[in-house]
Amino acid sequence: MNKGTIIKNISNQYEVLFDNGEIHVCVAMGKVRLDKKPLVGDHVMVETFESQYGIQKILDRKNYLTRPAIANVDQALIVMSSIEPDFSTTLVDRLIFLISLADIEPVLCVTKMDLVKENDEIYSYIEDYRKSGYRVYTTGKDFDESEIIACFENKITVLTGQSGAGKSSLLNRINPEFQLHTQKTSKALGRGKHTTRHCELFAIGNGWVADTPGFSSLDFSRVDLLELKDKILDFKIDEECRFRNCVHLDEPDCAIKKAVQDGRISSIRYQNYKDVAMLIKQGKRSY
Ligand SMILES: Nc1nc2c(ncn2[C@@H]2O[C@H](COP(=O)(O)OP(=O)(O)OP(=O)(O)O)[C@@H](O)[C@H]2O)c(=O)[nH]1
Ligand SMILES: [Mg+2]
Ligand SMILES: [Zn+2]
Repeated sequence: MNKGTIIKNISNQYEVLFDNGEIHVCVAMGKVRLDKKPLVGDHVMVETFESQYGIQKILDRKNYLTRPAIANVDQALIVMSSIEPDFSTTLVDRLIFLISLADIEPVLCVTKMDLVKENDEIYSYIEDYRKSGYRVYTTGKDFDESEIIACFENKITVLTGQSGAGKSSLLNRINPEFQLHTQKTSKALGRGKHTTRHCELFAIGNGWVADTPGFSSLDFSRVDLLELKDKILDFKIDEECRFRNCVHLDEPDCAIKKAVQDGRISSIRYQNYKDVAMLIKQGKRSY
């Protein structure tokens, strides 16, 4: 048996990079399919018979995301355009929440910075995220990409963000040989279609980066507020709420609400947290 990592998945065919450097197209054997569907990023054991490659076993996952479907992720780069489509803290924060809940580090990457003016409000949003402790990169046409490239070193990174944000374009700028398909944002959004259709890992330096399709919905129906509140960097303060299981909504003597009022916690993040709490209460999907 050979050990390898799934780097691409197109309709139940899996491209696997073997530890010896070879790449082969594999299928999932029956018992694997019954157990759980293989994901890009999965470490797998593959058996060869009559020049067919069969995935026999999926090794334990460190973590996984369902949207995009990918396993063993070290960090998620939330790609959000400054304009076209407009920057949305609602969307960024919902992604930060879901990614953090999956025990993956969220990192923000703001694209199309070549299209904004010097005093654009995007700069205050960027500052807000940095102040909260989130890493933020900025990029645009003809920008220096070296810091972003360095952040991919020795990691599996997944790019996520709405259609038209510039995920594929960013990877193409870093390595033109990828030749990823991109499309005018108005077209991508207007037709309700995604330019990128599947999830694939690309080698950048010593790291792997997954381009993914933009998503059309985010599911909060199974999120537990008690878990979520502990994952939000803004909420890590020294003061304690009166109740240990305070979810910072209507409880008395809530240290978080007080810190929001004092301006020590981002009111943007708190509002987005409250909105998500409401969605969960209503059992709704969002976005
Ligand atoms: N000016 C400018 N345009 C950009 C930038 N990044 C992307 N674009 C344009 O935005 C459009 C959408 O970019 P894509 O890379 O296809 O977006 P995507 O996030 O991969 O979209 P999906 O695959 O549908 O999820 C294209 O027309 C790009 O040329 C940027 O930094 N500056
Ligand atoms: Mg794309
Ligand atoms: Zn509280």
